Amino acid sequence: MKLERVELLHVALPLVTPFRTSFGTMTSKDTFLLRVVTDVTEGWSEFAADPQPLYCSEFVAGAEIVIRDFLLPRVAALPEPTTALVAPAMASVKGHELAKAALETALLDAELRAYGMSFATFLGSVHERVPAGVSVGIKNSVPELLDDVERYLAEGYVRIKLKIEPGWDIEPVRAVRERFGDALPLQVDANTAYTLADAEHLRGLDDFGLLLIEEPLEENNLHAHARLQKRLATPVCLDESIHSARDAASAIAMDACRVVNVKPARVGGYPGARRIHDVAAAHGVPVWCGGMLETGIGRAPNLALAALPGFTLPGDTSASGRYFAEDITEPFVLKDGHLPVPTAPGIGVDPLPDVLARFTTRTEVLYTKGK
Ligand code: NPG
Repeated sequence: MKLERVELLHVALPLVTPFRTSFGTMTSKDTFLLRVVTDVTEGWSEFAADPQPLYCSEFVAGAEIVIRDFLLPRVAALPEPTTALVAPAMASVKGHELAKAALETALLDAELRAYGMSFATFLGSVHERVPAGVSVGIKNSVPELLDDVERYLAEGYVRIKLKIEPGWDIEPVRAVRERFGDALPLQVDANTAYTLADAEHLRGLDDFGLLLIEEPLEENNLHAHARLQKRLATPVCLDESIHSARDAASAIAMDACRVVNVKPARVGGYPGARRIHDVAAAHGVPVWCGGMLETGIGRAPNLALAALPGFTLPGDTSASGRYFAEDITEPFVLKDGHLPVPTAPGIGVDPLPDVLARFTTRTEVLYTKGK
């Protein structure tokens, strides 16, 4: 497989409703897709982060530079940009896991399409469909929140995640429990909004039988999360703090978390995500697949990952309609609370050319062979 061309397509898709978290409010998904062309086939991926570095340090404009100026020259120098060679070639560039994941995923898609192999087969997935959870943003009022949760449950979602922040935590959780009962699989996500000084307050969440509390404290502070876990019955789950299998191993060894949210982009790609799954499974720690409001291009391979045996909790693998009135691939539709794992070669989906053209705001050629 020879690399011939790499294109970057900026896309902007309006969200069906604003999505508010402790770090900001999103009204559209603005990112870029990568299209790699080889002598055999092509491959696609989606950069997972946003235009502003508020969830993580990476952001759209920065990733474009990193891919064009630092990652692609290393990958293009390889005799063949196969998955086994791509990650080692990029390793000398520090950090930038989300940018690396975007490039590696597009190349892996091209490679697997050339073999006629799906992501699910490549990763070792064991399920044909995966249960879908939904992430519910911070609302202006509790009645508004209850209406949203009711609607998602009526659509079939099997697990609810509530975004929380100081001032929006115990009361919304109590209200959801009172209205929908103790059997509802319920979890919360703070996106780093608290400090250890809030430990006593967060202990109030222990009354509600939550599946987990996600990333309550500062990113990368495993020590503080371990101290918090000592004081909480609710399992701590880490997201932002886990960038590699080594981080997962450290966090588990320190009891800084009892559950791991695996986002392939955050950990540098799908093979890295698989390694975290393996480390967690070896310790009996459940994992689940997170989401970053991906279009169908990013969602498809996440569904393959979520079908690995250690993904024992429902993920943020929602249907396309949760975020978009129109997706750039055939939409993923919820059926009995589940989404199908794509079986076609590579990521298993393609952009719909006319829809993609409508949502594309700018195209750049990042690499052309021989130039
Ligand atoms: O369903 O795709 C989804 C989104 C789930 O809540 C979700 N994502 O902190 O995990 C998160 C959050 C997020 C949103 C992260 C946007 C980054 C950007």
